[in-house]
Amino acid sequence: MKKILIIGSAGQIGSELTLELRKMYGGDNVIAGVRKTKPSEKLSSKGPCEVVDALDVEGLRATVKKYNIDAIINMAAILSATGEKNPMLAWDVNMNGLINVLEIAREFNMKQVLVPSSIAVFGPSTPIDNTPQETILKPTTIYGVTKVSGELLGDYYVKRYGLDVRGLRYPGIISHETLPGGGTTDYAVAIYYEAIKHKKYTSFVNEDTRLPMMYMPDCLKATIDLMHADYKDLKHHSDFNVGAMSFSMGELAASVKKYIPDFEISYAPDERQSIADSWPNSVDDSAAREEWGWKPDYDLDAMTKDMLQAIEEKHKKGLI
Ligand code: AKB
Repeated sequence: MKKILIIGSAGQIGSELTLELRKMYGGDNVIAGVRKTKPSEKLSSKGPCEVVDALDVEGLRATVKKYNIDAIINMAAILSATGEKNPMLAWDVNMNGLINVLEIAREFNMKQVLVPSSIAVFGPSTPIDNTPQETILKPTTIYGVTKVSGELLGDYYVKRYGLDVRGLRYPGIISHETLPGGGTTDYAVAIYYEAIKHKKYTSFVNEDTRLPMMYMPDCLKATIDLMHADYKDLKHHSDFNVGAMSFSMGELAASVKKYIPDFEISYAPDERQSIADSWPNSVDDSAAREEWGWKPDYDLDAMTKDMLQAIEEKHKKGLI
């Protein structure tokens, strides 16, 4: 890969992945694709930024030609909670956007396409603990439906056209650089901001809600390691389970309390509770470990320490 286009560069994962890949490939070789969001100074000062909407094929084609793109990472997606509010929008962005990207990749003979999937591919009938790689995929959210379809579509392009499509089933991703938007797992980020700002947080999922989660440095490592894995070692393509940690909301609150003893937690579950209840507690990621050497670095307390320090810094500078 020489020239990478990241669609959705202003998002939670896209913003940090763009900067990380620019360190490896050089600023000019990683093009930040943003749709409406004004790119941050960090993003626009270190390499090219273009307005790219995966639903606009002509615009996408023009950017691919302009920069001679040979790999696309498609981070643009409508997540679970927003998807339930607007299922047609979720279908449009997640499916029509994806097929446009895959078709452009085929047209330009790209070296690789990376398309994220999610634990949202699982549903209430999936085994809940240590969820296997190969298992029942019957999600009950539109986001999950598009992610299962996206995985199948990715694998179809691998088999039918020989296009190198790769993807991971991200758990909830926790970070302090860019806020997540419209997901169910957003509580695991919001708690840290509220702990620093107000020393209390009202959770929209109950105390016992347990989900697979991952800290951003591990998310970047997983994504980049999968991108760089040798194609011949891959038995799977678009659907790798990747685990890192699994904790309940109560355990997350207890971890925050270790560092901020007067932190208070309360619970007011809303419509996102049923989405969280349909997802697994933890995943079996042995395929990722065997096929491309996946191994996470962070556990809950190491992440909490890091998150609180970083958000405290922002707070002191008046940035939040
Ligand atoms: C969401 O909560 O919708 C996302 C996801 C798990 O894919 N963070």
